Amino acid sequence: DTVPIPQVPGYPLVGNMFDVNAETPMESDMRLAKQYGEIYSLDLGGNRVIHINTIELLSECCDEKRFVKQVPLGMAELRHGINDGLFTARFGERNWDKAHRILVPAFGPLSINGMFDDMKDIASQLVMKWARHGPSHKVLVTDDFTRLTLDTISLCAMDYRFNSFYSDKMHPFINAMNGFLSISEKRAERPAYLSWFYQAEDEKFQKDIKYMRDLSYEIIQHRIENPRRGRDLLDAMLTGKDPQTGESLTEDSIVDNLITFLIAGHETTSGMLSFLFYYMLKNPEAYRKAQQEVDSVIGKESMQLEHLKKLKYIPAMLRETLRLEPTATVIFVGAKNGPELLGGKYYIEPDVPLALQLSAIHRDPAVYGEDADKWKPERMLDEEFAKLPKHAWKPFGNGSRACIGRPFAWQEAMMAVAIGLQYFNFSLDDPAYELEYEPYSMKPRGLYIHAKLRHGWT
Ligand code: MNH
Repeated sequence: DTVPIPQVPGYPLVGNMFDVNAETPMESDMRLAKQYGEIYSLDLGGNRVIHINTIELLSECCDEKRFVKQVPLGMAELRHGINDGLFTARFGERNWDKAHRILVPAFGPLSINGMFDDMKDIASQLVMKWARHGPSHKVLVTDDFTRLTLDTISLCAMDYRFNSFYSDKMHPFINAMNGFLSISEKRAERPAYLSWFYQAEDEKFQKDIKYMRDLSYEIIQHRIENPRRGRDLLDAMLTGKDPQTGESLTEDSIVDNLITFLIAGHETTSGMLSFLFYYMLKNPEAYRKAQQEVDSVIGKESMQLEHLKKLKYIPAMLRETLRLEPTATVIFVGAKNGPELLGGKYYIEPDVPLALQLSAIHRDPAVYGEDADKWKPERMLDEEFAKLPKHAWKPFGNGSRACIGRPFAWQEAMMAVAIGLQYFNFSLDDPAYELEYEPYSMKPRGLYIHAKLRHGWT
């Protein structure tokens, strides 16, 4: 027997448009999950989307024999800019297999370890900036971590320096990217009969896409004229051959993936670091433990790769931060082989996207208990982490379509937190600050801190 999926009541024509926060959908998704429980269905501008909110249902959706990635709504709009690049490719698109096979080795742990020096170069620029500005300066955490992660991915992946730390303004790429991402979301929601009304927005959309593609062509052109000694991701794309077909990537495909790396490779990581600083500074006990760990493992030495492997508390803080604030908040899947019965009772049509709502799923009390909403790194120490049910923690996605940049993000974030704690004492500018979210991105809004060089570094 099937059980009907609760439909959030909406309005004619607009459906559930008013039930969802346009700018911070994750907040309304969490509210609806509390209200409706494990599953509910939304009508977004004529598109039906089913939200999944528990680890039990998610676990079924992680079975790639039954469910595969879907690219609906705003994610589909991204294809106007990056086509069938790794992130936006639909199930079965050939360019995904090809690019995936060519790029997997380049993203492996060994390659990432080889990026240590470049990552440290950029992290040191952050340290210098905070040291120079001194303890009275209000640091807008999100901006400086965006500088860090954008400069790191571009240096490591394509030997290109954005030099964001040398500018008070964010690099124009950031503005183009923010326009591209937010207009994609808006385009997915606007009713078709009003499209003439959005000409200015559409023009900006095309302009932002053109900026990012032109910049990528420039980077590629520069590389072709100046071949590099070592290998990096751009090299892998320019010279790599698909081991299965012997084919190389087309220039368009390389551009699609370069932009994909620039975006996917920095937004989520800078959000994660910003949220970590928020939670750490709100939890003095955890902060103290993390600093003590850095003092005993690294002390006053210059940070090395070997140090990172000995850190245990910082990875627990990162995991716990991604549990509460999964910076890629939703993964979409759909039934692969025709209609499915989910949880033995919910009838799922093949074309309807299932939104695996990570921010709700990660707070499932069935696994994380009644204090699931609390940030407690202790529950993510290696031993506890290993004991979690298989699909309880999914911030990097699932199966073959999981995040290819996970080791990259991890090493980069470990280094940033460790070097920050090594050099500075941090404090919130407003100790009473409570978490708010930035519109159209998964970041804390208006989080200001102070960074004071620790005794002995001057
Ligand atoms: Mn990443 C896919 C989360 C860092 C490049 N990433 C995904 C997915 C999640 C995700 C979730 C799966 C999306 C889906 O199923 O629709 N990624 C993260 C998080 C961080 C992150 C939480 C940091 C924290 N990602 C990075 C970095 C890079 C990167 C860094 C690049 C250097 N991610 C990707 C790419 C994909 C992806 C590329 C698409 C992989 C594929 O489908 O083949």
